[in-house]
Amino acid sequence: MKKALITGITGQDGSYLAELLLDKGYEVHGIKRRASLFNTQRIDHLYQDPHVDHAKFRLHYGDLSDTSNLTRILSEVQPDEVYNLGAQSHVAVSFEAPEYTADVDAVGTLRLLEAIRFLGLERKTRFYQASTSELYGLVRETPQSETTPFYPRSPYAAAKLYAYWITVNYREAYGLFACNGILFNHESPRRGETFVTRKITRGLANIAQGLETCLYIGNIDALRDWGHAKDYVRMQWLMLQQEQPDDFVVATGLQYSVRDFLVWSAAELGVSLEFRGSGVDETAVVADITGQAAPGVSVGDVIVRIDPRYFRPTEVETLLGDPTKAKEKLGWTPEISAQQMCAEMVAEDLKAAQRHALLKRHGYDIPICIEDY
Ligand code: NDP
Ligand code: GDR
Repeated sequence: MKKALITGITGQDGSYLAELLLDKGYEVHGIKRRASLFNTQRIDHLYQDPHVDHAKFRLHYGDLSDTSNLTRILSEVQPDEVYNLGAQSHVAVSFEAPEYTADVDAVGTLRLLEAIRFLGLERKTRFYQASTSELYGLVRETPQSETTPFYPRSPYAAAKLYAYWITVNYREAYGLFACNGILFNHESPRRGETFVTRKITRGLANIAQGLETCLYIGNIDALRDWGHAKDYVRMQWLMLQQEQPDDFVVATGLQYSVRDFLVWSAAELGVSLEFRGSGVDETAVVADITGQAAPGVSVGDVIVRIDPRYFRPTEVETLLGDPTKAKEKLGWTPEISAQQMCAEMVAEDLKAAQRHALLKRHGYDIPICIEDY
């Protein structure tokens, strides 16, 4: 039985990857951070009682900023595969916490690699690094492939640039089986609430149910290549099953704007939008309501406004990936389209909003957490 260790197991990708590996018969170990509240909602369904013999799913407290902790966990687990998904993963937050982001995302990667080497695991343990399309930043060519030059545009991307190259260096210097997946944006109903797709699906679902009145958002002309996290974790695993380690772009090859995602999400709720004004004064107004899923809005309501607070000091305006290498070398193609993914996300967020609205009607007015960014 193979053993895998996942950093960032409590995150979006970590949860889907853990499911995939358990399905494949792996023993899965994950590193979770100590928090004052439960932070395992995405993986609670995978929990196995550690008191029972042969539990195949185990969590260890740890942190990418803690070398001795990482070394101890690696030494105990002796994993065949390490998936380094842990990170301060929010681009806008990285401008506010640049040093922390560098420590966790850049040096954290080095700490893991060095621990593998220190423990003499470099011939046994294969290493996956969660690299990112943010490396391309100010893009030099379109679409972006494995050979497109990098130009990071945020402390997050600069930290991930270090992580990318230190992964390549440990492969070349020490013969470690180490791969970078250069993943373009991927989303799901488990996406963090402050990334733009989830912010839109959750915000519009809440508005449709009368729980909120307006969604405040940043640059709606940003262009992204959005895929589904389930498709993308399959590729993370495939990369570590090759004969030789290599780096791959993981993308759909299709590009849409944040504005498109707003329109699709509203349509899933039976609402059509009209965009009025321009620049920071642009708004999205309810133009028509065709379905039953939006009792909380009326034609003419302004339900989206631009707030420059959400603009970034340096923006990544456009990203579009070329997944040819992944397709040709590993036979990988994404199965879920951006529109299908949007529909799934809206449906899940609508269910949550409906539950919330039902409680509210019965006098239980639980505050909605409207997180920033
Ligand atoms: P999430 O933000 O959902 O998850 C990040 C995970 O990292 C969480 O489990 C989080 O723990 C953990 N983490 C944060 N800080 C630390 C730390 N100091 N020590 C240990 N663990 C930590 O990200 P995703 O699942 O979306 O992404 C996974 C990885 O892929 C990240 O590295 C991200 O940068 C990268 N990536 C993501 C893309 C995407 O579109 N989703 C695209 C390209 C790359 P907690 O739950 O406690 O916060
Ligand atoms: P990104 O994802 O920065 O690409 O990083 P995010 O969803 O945060 O932003 C995508 C684009 O939407 C614009 N935008 C807004 N973004 C947020 N979060 N909130 C808003 O209100 C808003 N309005 C407009 C952004 O400016 C941007 O252009 C994600 C993360 O998962 C990274 O970890 C990962 O490496 C990259 O994807 C690939």
